[in-house]
Amino acid sequence: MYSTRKTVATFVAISMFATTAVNGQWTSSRPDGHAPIGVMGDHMHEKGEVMLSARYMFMDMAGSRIGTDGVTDASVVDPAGSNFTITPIEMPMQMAMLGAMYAPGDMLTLMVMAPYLDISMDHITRAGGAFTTTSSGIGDVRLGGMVRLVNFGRQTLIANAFASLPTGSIDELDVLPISAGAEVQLPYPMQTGSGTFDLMPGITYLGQADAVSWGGQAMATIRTGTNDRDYTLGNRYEGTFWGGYRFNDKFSGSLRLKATDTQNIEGADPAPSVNPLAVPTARTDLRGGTQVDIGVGFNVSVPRSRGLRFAVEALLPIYRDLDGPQLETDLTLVFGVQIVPVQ
Ligand SMILES: [Cu+2]
Repeated sequence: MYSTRKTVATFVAISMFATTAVNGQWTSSRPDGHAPIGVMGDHMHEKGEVMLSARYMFMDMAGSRIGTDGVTDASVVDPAGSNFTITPIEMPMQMAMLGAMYAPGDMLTLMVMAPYLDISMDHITRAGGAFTTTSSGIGDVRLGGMVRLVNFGRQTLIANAFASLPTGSIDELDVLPISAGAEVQLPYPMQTGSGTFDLMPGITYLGQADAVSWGGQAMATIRTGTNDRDYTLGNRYEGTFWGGYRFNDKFSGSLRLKATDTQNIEGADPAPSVNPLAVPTARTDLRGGTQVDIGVGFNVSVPRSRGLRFAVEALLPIYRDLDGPQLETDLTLVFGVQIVPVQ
C-alpha cells in the first residue's frame, strides 16, 4: 500500500515537473487567459499590475414558474389558482459595474467592484389593471482578494475571499395602485442591496493547454445578521465550469455551465405595502430556487494595447426549479471592457 502510494506520488511529481518544464506557467496574457466575462474574480495579476474594468449586464425575467413548470400570468391572479391579486409579469434589469484590480504581489490580487442597478417590474392585477414599478441606484460594493494557493505547471488554484458591503438600498419606494399616489416600500426583488454584510468565499481552478483552456469556480454568498428592515436575504451558492478555445492571439470563444442555488428570505419586511397575501414578490418563501444556465462567450484581446480587452457572454437557462410562483430568468447578457494601464 505504502509503496503504491509512493509510486503514485512520484509519478504525479514527475508529471507536474514535466508539464512545467515543457509548457511553462499559466498565463493571463492570452484572450482566454480571462474567464468568460460573466465570471467574477477568476484571474490574478502579476506584481504591480492594475486592471480597470467596466461591465454592462442585462437580465430579462418574464413569466412565472412553480417548481419546474411554467405557469400563465393569468393563473397566478386567478382566485382558483395561486390566489394572489397581483403578479409580476416581466422584470428587465440592467446593471453597470465598475471594477479595479491591483496585485501587490504575485501571490495576491486585490479587487473592488461597484454596481449600479436599474430595475423595472411590470405587473397585472386580478381586476384587469396593469402597472410598473421602478428602482435604481448603487448596489452592494464587493471587495476582497484572490490568493494563489498552488501553481502546477499550466494549472493554478486560487482562493477567493470577498465581502459584499451594504451600500445598496433596501428602502426603495414607488407608487402602487393601492397607495393612492403615495410612494411606498417596494418588495424584496426591487431593492438594490441586501442590507447586510455578506461574505463571499470561493475557490477558482484554471488550466491551459496551447489552444484550449478550462476552469471552474465555486462561490457562496453568506449573509450575516439581519438588516434594518428585519430580514435577511437567502444565501446563494454558485458553481461554474467553462472551456475556452483560442482561435488566435486576439480571439477566443467559450462554453460555460453555471448552476445557482438561492435560498429563501428569513424574517420579513414589516411594511404594509410588502403584503405577502397580495403579490408573490412579497413572499419570503417564494424567493428560492435552482437554475442551470449554458453560456456562450467571446473574448477579444487587442494586440499591442497595454492589455485592452473586450468580452461578451450570453447565458440561457436549461433547468429552473423555483419556489413559486416566481419570475423566471430567461436571458442574461454581459458585455465587458478591461484595460491594464499600469504593468
Ligand atoms: Cu484583472
